[in-house]
Amino acid sequence: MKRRTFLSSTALASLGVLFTRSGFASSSERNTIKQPSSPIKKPVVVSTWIHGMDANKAAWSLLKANKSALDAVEQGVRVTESDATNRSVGLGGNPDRDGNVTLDACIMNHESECGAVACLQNIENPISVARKVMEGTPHVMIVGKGAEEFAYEKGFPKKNLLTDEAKTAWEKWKATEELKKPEINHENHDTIGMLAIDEDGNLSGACTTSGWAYKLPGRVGDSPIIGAGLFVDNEIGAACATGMGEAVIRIAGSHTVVELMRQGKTPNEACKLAVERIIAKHKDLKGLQVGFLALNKNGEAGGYSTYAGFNYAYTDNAKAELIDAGYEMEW
Ligand code: SD4
Repeated sequence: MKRRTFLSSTALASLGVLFTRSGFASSSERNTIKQPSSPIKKPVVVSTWIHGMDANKAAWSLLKANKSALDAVEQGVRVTESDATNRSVGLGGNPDRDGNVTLDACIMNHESECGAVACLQNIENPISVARKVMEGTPHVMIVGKGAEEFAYEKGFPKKNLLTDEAKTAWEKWKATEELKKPEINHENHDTIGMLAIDEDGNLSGACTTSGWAYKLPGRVGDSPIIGAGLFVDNEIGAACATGMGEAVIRIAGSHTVVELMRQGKTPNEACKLAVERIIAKHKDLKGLQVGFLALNKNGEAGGYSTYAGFNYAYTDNAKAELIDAGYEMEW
């Protein structure tokens, strides 16, 4: 080895720095994900709640045709966004306190590129606007009127998202319950988060919601926040969150789950540890439903929630099923 090369490599070594597949990383940040005992499973798609079953179908039709995980998660969650009967995502979503439906969404690919929109009105598929932010701008997140204008510039049509059913329910809430703190609607389920690994072994994720029913105008939850509602690291795995966004943001939830997988935890263990951290950081746990879903680079999935009731849709070459996640507390 030439003297100069030797000196620079020993200097780097003394700083505890080495090259990894992704470039520079400190030695303590090395990927410690366990090698699978069986062959890596791919493709696989997972998504939150029962509405994930239909969303997975759309995603799976792309994955099995060798399309990218990115295309799969975008097309998958669009199904839920466009479902007017679903009261927590996209069209038909519950409005804010003043009767306006405001949507949050984000998307992240295997190259750690990401895009997000928040507090977006009058656009049926915010996930596709988030993808345009990722692919067509130097930014990560655009919010409010700016996001709406951006969507029109990109050719998205204007649409009234407040269905008659959602309007009637909001009017009833306004008349009788406005002074009560709105609760996360766990009966009707909420946010859809979707994670996929494609035939090439690349991971992507998407997350989209109308957020906390009857929230304060301008409120944004975890769902469009990279690291909170969604995080993807193609060397390790991906995670997404559902439930009370305020709690998820406080622990940078999805990033935490991915980092725990980096430390060698299984998807289930990582989700459980993140849930335990949320529980440890909150004095009032009443109604604090949060669920995490994770998929690692080996194609293994897992989920866990604070309270019973969280489930997720799982699809691979062998099966398509709804899985009940583990949980800490009964209601
Ligand atoms: C949010 N995690 O905005 C989302 C979903 C939600 O009622 O609150 N649904 O916090």
